[in-house]
Amino acid sequence: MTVTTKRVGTALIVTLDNAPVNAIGQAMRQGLIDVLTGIGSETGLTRVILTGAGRAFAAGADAREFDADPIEPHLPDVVAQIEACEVPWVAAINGVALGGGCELALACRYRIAAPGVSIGLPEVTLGVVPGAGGTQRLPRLIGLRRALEMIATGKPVTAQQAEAIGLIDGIADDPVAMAQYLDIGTLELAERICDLPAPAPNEQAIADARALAAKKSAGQIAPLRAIDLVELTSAASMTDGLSRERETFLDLRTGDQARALRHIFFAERAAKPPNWLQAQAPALDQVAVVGGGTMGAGIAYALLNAGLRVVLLEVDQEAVDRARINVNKIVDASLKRGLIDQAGAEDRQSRLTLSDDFQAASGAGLAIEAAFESMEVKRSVFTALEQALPRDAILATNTSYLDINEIASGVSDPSRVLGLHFFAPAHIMKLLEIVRAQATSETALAVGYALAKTLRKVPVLAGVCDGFIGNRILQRYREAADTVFMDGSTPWEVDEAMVAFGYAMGPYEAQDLSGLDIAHANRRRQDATRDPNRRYIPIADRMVELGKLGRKTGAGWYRYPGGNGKVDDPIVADLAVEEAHFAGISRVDYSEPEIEERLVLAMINEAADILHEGIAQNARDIDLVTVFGYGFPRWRGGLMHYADQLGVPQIVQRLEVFAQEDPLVWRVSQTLLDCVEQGISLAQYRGSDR
Ligand code: 3H9
Repeated sequence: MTVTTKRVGTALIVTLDNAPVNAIGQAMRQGLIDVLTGIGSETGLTRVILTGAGRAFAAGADAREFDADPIEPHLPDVVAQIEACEVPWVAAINGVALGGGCELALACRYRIAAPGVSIGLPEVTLGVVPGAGGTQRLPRLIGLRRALEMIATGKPVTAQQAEAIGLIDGIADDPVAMAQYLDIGTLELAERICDLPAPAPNEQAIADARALAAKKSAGQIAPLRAIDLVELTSAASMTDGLSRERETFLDLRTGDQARALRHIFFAERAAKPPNWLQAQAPALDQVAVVGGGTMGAGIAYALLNAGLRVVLLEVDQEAVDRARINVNKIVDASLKRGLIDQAGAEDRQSRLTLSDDFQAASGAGLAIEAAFESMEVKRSVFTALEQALPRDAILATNTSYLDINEIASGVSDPSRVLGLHFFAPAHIMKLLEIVRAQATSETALAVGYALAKTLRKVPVLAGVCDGFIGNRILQRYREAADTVFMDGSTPWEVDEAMVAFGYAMGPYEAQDLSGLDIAHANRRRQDATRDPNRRYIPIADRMVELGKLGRKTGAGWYRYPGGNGKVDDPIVADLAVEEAHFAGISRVDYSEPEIEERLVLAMINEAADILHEGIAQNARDIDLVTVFGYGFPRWRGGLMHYADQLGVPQIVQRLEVFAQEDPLVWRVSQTLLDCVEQGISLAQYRGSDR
């Protein structure tokens, strides 16, 4: 039973019960209709109290139903019947009330919430608009501007904020009890939202919301459609508004963007230890972090945020002092942004020890090495860790590219070693690549997954190769960008094309932020193993020779006069003309779609190889890596989901055309050929699962 009822005095308590978060599926909607039908036969009823079992009121419509045709009864009809019911309904919001859950509450005459719960209409984050009256009822209740803020961004409010803006009528530790004792006069006087006057038009609020959507949700349809619907409340009748809302919801629900966003929503939640991983992770209390640079400090702060004790190790006192400054910077920024208060800052600092003596970490169950990217440095750190830490401590490296098998081979028990690859800033970015080396034990992997859970990160299992999943795709992306640049475009044209595709910034601007020297050092490391027959694009090396390392030197692919906004640099554009001339290449003028196609297909082809080699376990994991670590537009569902939208046979066809230009660089991945032969999508492709 997904809806249960209990008569208590003159109240009927209706409980939504569909663990874990009371998603509203067909059975629950039918359950509510049955309750509504049965109300006529109840005598002496003064109120119906709607609440949720467990930790949620209701998390909204069951999004798993969105791929199929809608089935009766529909939520808007349930909501309308609750609103029209002779006996007043009271929402006792015991936990999150999101989407359809919030819409059920808006159908009630009175709303009481427990402290700390969040209430909102996050539908646009799933690529749809509220579809059960939210866009029409909320503006009538709280006004156009506030409703827009919630609906167009999808951002929920807390109970306290909800009370302040009039979205709820009261806060109580036990909302059901308060609803029971509420004076019946109060309830009878409470108006139905559909009877409230239409909100006053507010052109400025609408224009502001559109401008914000264009900036923060560029490329996405749902926020703009939601704004149109809210705008309608001051011009159209409730009935017309509701039917337009329903139409829009149904139209978006099966669209590409909604499918992509649902895919990422469920993929994120499915990112859990694989079934074959049976080992249990021992409880973690203290973690050692080696290296207090930007990455190490960020990792340390992420661990402190999650309540762990941290020993941050450095080579000498001077480095310890620098590490302390780096951590303090993050603490201060968090204080400034209101993410923590003074007591929270002090608590975090009290759990942090900094030292240049590895013995200080003798009680740590896990070490995460984030030292300089050099095999020699890493190996000596691991030797020191092995000597100082307990014999069963797990030893992780945060290396981006280095061979973890080689790092592990210096440790007497290499089964303790794995990669835990964080993304900068480590306390913010949600992705964690868990890299499994040849000897890595299942216990070590279980510790990686447990840590991801503690840190609320999205774990993705990767195998050892140069760059693992994410950086390997990134490297191919940059190579494709440099090739397009050398053969005809400018960095700014390339960046514009990728921003138009949906990235927050293009590859060149992004590289200016991180610094060109890192990739340069990496290319030098790869010199020994690079296929001499593969075309090599020398432009990035020339940039480094010229001292153009990015923002930190005031110039990279762009110039940053005064350290501020970026300016196109004709000298950089000329570099490509020069190099192309030396190489005897006649440059071509690529259009924006051509640039985008080359860069995206290059990534897809590389990712397909990664699948083939078993470096990634499945296409979904690559989607998570690209979205949560590399800024691939979430509303395109991640790289492989997008590839499936394009169609694998079509991709192969285009790659074959590019392969005529350069058969080595554009060699079509075996995974793609296998998919075509078997008539399956990348999502259906199963490589080896271990
Ligand atoms: C909507 O309401 C449309 C209406 O306006 C119109 C209709 C006509 N559906 O996140 P968690 C599952 S659109 C199906 O790990 P938490 C989730 O997959 C909806 N399943 O927990 C997971 O499953 P599993 C608008 C859902 O405590 C489990 O519940 N609503 C849904 O970290 C636990 O989830 C939203 O956009 C759903 N709607 O966070 C809210 N929600 O155990 C979406 C959750 O198999 N949900 N599941 O892995 C959330 O934001 C978070 O889940 C929530 C709980 C904050 C509620």
